[in-house]
Amino acid sequence: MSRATWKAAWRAALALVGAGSLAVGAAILLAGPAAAGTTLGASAAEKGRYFGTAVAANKLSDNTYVTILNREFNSVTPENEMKIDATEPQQGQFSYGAADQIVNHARSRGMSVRGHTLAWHSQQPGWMQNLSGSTLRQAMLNHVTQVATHFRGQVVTWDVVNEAFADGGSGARRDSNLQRTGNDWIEAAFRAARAADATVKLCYNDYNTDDWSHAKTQAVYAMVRDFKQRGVPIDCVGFQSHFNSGSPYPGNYRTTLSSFAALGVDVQITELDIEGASAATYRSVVEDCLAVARCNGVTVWGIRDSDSWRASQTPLLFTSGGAKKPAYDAVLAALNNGTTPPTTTPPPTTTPPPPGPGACTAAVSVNQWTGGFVATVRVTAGSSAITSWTVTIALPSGATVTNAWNASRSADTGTTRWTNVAYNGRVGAGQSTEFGFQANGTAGSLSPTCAAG
Ligand code: 9MR
Repeated sequence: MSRATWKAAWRAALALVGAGSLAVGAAILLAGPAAAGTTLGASAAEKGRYFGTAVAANKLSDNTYVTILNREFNSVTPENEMKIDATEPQQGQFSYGAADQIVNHARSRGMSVRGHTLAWHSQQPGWMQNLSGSTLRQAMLNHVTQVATHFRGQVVTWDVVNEAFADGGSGARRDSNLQRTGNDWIEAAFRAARAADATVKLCYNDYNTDDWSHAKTQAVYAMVRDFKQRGVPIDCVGFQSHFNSGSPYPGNYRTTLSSFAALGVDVQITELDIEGASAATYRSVVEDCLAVARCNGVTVWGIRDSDSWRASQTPLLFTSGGAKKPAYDAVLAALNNGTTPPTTTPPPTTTPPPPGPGACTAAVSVNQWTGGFVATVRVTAGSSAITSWTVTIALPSGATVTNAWNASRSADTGTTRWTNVAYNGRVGAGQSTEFGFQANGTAGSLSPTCAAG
């Protein structure tokens, strides 16, 4: 929607409120006018989400590649560089060069990093392929511990375990040397990752889990439900979403995302590519994510078609020459027009919500690098819904905000007050919303306070 159209919608909403049609008016007001972003990352950030891509370290010297990466994306997943064969090529000898290169490239530009992957039946180094039983279990746990410790504070999410379920209708675990160490190997990996990094988001990641009616999807769902019930540390589920003629985008994809989210985990689309790159299908995938409050973001599995593991299917958003494809325009439009109705927010009422006194809290996580940092602030409403919020953060001297998303600020330095924008002031009881900012300097320890309207 253009800015002029938004203005018209805003005026219409105000008129409706005036006329007493509050139920309709409130719905429009909640969506609010949002500025249209011009890149995938900026537009996703306006919706409180990220838009990421898989990155290969050996392409960071390719000008076209890096230009698109830096312009469009605000999240990065190393395509192969954090896998077991890359990070522990000899047992006990860790090698982080290529992964660190990607992490530094991303973080120095304010992009967040998804770590992929700590435990997997595939791309194991030779020494690990030859192990079994308790020796393998110990080696796997040591690997999880070492790698999660190395990247602590640098990656925001880990795919702790990748692809542990079998294809087809069995709903069984995939047979592998790791599975043969005992059915509890997955939860053991999650517990080791949590012990190594207390705050990183821990994901289970898989493919062909997009169709809600598939046995594999239901099997993963049952595992996540069980983990949540027993307190196994799991924060999110990654849906790889490699769509093609044999494994098409399912009409019930949104149901899958929202059903997992209802278990109390975040959901993320982690390796999206679509054979033929249908603009309509790309658009639907993004709209499905925007419709689910706990869908944090979308990662495409490569930048240009020529970067894809399935290049002949031309499944990505940019041509091999680096031009935007129709699918790119569709994704950007979906991000700009999408609304984010939190699935758990109460429906609009016929009377305006009371102006307070509701309470809120704010928590901050910081990604610091030499000379700058990104702070992500989570605002959580207390036992009542809130309709506006202001977070106060005292920045240490030398720290200067350079850009921000999802909040407006009173100042760039010193004591900064951050106020909600039109679309995220209302937070349901116990629910959260996030804003963030990038700054030069050193964050130190930030102590945000929150006041609700
Ligand atoms: O894109 C990756 C490709 O470069 C590797 O050769 C391949 C090796 O297993 O892994 C690809 O990435 C996979 C990802 O790690 C897990 N899900 C499936 C992806 C595509 O195969």
